[in-house]
Amino acid sequence: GRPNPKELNNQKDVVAISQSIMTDLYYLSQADGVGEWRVKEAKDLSDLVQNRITYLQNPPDCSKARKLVCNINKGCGYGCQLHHVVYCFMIAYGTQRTLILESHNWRYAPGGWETVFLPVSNTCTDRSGATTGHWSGEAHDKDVQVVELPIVDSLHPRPPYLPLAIPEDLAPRLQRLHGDPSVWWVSQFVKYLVRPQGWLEKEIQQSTAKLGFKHPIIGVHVRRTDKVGTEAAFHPIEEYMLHVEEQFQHLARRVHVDKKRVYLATDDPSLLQEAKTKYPDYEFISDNSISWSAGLHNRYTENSLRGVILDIHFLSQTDFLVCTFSSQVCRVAYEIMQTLHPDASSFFYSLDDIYYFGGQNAHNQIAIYPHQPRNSEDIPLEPGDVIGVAGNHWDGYSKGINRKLGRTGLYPSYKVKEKIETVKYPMYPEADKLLNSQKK
Ligand SMILES: Nc1nc2c(ncn2[C@@H]2O[C@H](COP(=O)(O)OP(=O)(O)OP(=O)(O)O)[C@@H](O)[C@H]2O)c(=O)[nH]1
Ligand SMILES: [Mg+2]
Repeated sequence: GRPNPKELNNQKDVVAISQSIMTDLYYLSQADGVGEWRVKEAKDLSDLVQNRITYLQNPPDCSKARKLVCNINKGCGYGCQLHHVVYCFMIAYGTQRTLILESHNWRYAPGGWETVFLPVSNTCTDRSGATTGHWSGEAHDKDVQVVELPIVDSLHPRPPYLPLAIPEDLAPRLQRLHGDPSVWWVSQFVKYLVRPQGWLEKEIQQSTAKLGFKHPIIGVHVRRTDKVGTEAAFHPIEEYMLHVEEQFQHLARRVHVDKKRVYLATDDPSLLQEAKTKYPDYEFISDNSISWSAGLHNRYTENSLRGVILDIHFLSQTDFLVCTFSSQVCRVAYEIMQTLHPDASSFFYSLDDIYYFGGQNAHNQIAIYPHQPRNSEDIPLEPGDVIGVAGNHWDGYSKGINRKLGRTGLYPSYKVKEKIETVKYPMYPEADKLLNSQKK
């Protein structure tokens, strides 16, 4: 039924109370120099991983290097293709093979990856080698110099080096620093991959000035066109703006909001005008020509590629993201956002899915409080039970399977915590030694 006025006031109180707690938590996270420690620890961890990747990617003798070949041309969009390369990269790192990225005749840019991003190696981009074979498992491929990796959908056997697992050697530090270490680990590969070419870097700077991109600003990604009705539901702009407004109220508790700015990225070019008309007290920052270029007829062009790279860049630079995580465009933006803050794991609101990585291993949670079903839709929980999470209904409840009981249903989201899987990735002592000697 319809809530009565008293219930509505209670709801407003709950929002205000939770915002007040979140504000306290923010100041607590900064207290007593902890904020500075977090900034330094985040930088140290990122430097460590970026340096290892750089080491792996630049072998002294390319003709003798062990290689993993990955072809970017998976039949999907930019976000999906970038994630495909991330998946290859994670396995390359895990199997200590130099990633060779094949990108000629890329559907977005026939000239390939290097037309927009720096090459993934300065010394070794040639895939040739004494022996070549298709992926058949790390141990089986031991004596094969060049291994070709299929898309994750046809990966067999599956190595342990896949999201959402994180490397064992970094796990304690990551879990202390970051609210979602799995995303942090993914984001390190994205960070290395999307290093822009000079012209793109310049273009990003010019667009920042031209659009008037300034903080505070909230990023909104609205995925429409081919996605709606097939892979995701239609969400009107009002649904996004509800959360934008709530976040601005939250932000205003600790920063001065001179203007409620929204960076709007969308593949629906009519949305910008609609948003401006419906929300005159907001400033919408958006390049409408980018939205035009994102439509299905223009999508696989260099101009559209430039547009989606810029949109993702600006979304990642915002203070908070409101979007649908069913879209890889927003998930990439969220990943890049993690490389810009010590812990930005909570800087988002997804209208649909929880964060995931296509092809990931099972995403499990562990019950920390017991739960007695309150109706036929609920499942029981005992502390320690492993729950395979399917999704968050964002109303206090999640849906998943209690693996002990084999029962699927709803449970209160606060009664579980993430079960973070760790994997023994190889160590890179030579790389770490180089980094330490540079620091001295
Ligand atoms: N510039 C721009 N392009 C977009 C936007 N939304 C979608 N696109 C284009 O549409 C493509 C969508 O394909 P994917 O990147 O795979 O993302 P998705 O379709 O949302 O997600 P999946 O279906 O899960 O792959 C993008 O790569 C862009 O080319 C947007 O907000 N801005
Ligand atoms: Mg798609």
